[in-house]
Amino acid sequence: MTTRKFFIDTDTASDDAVAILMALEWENVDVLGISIVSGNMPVEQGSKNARYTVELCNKTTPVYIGADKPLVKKREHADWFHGPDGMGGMNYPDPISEESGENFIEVLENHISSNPNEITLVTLGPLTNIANFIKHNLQSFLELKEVIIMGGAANTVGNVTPAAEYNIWCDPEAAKIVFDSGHNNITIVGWELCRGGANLTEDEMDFIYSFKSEKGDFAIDCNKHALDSSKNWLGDPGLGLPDPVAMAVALNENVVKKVSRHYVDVVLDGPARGMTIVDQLHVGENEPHIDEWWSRTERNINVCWEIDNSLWKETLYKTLRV
Ligand SMILES: [Ca+2]
Repeated sequence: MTTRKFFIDTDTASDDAVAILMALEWENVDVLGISIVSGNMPVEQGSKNARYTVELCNKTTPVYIGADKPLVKKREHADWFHGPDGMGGMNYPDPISEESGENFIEVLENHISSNPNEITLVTLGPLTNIANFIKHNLQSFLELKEVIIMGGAANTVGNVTPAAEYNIWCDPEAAKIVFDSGHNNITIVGWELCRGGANLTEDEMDFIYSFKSEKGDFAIDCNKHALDSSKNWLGDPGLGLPDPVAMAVALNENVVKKVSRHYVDVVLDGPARGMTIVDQLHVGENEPHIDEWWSRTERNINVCWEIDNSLWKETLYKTLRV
C-alpha cells in the first residue's frame, strides 16, 4: 500500500486534537509535521495540546510554532467554546517533548522540494500560516498535491457571526491569499457539513466509550466543553467535530458525496467579514463583468456540499478502537 504524506496546520483545541489523532492512526498516512497557528488557542497552548496528542499516539511527529496572530485582525481565541486549556478543562499533563525550534515554513518547503506533488496539506485553523507560506514561496505551495481546508460555510449561516465560520473569520485576509493562490486542488469542508446529522449523538459517544480505549475516552472527554457550548451557544444537539470531519474527507475519499468546483470569494470588510461566498450557479461566467465585484470567472475551489455521515463516523471509530 502506498504511503500518503500529510502535513497538518492547526490551532489545536479539542476537535483539532481528534483530527490529528485520526491522521496519526490512519494506516497508510505519514504525518510529516504539525504547524501551530493562533486561533482557538494562543500558539503556546495549541502547541502543548498538539504535542500531548502526538505522545498519546506514541509518535514523535515534530510540532512547529507558526504565526502568533492573524495578518491584519487582532487575535481572537475560542476558550469560551473549547474550555480554558482548549481541551475541555481536562488539565492533561504537560507533554514530555518540546516543540521543534525550526521554522515550519522552511521545513515544509524542504518536504515539498523532496516530494513535489505528493504532500496533502490539511488545515484545521485560521489560514495565517499558509498565507505566510504562500508569500514566502508560491511555487512551492503550488507543488502540494492537494489542500483540504476545514473552513467557511458555503452560502449559508456562520457559527461566530451570522455570516462567517470561525477559521475564515479569524483571518479573512489570509484565507483570500490562499483561495487566490492559483493552486488547482484546494477543497473546502465547510462548517455546515459538520453539524446536524454529522454530530455524534449521545448513543454514538457511549459507543466510543464502549471501545474502552485510551484514545476513544480522550476523543470524547476533551470535547465535553465543546459539546455544552454547541448545545448552549448554537442550539445544536450532539457533539460537532468540524476538524475531524475535514480530516475524514482527507483520509477517506468516499466520505464526500457531492463536490463541485466554483469561484469562492471571502468578504474582508463589514458585518459579513469572513463570509465565504460561493458562485454556486457560476453566474459570474454567464455575465462576466456585469458587476464590479464579480468580474472574475475562474473556478478556484472544490466545494464540498454533502458528506456520508455514517462513513465519516466509521472513519473516526476506526482510529479510536486501537
Ligand atoms: Ca481548529
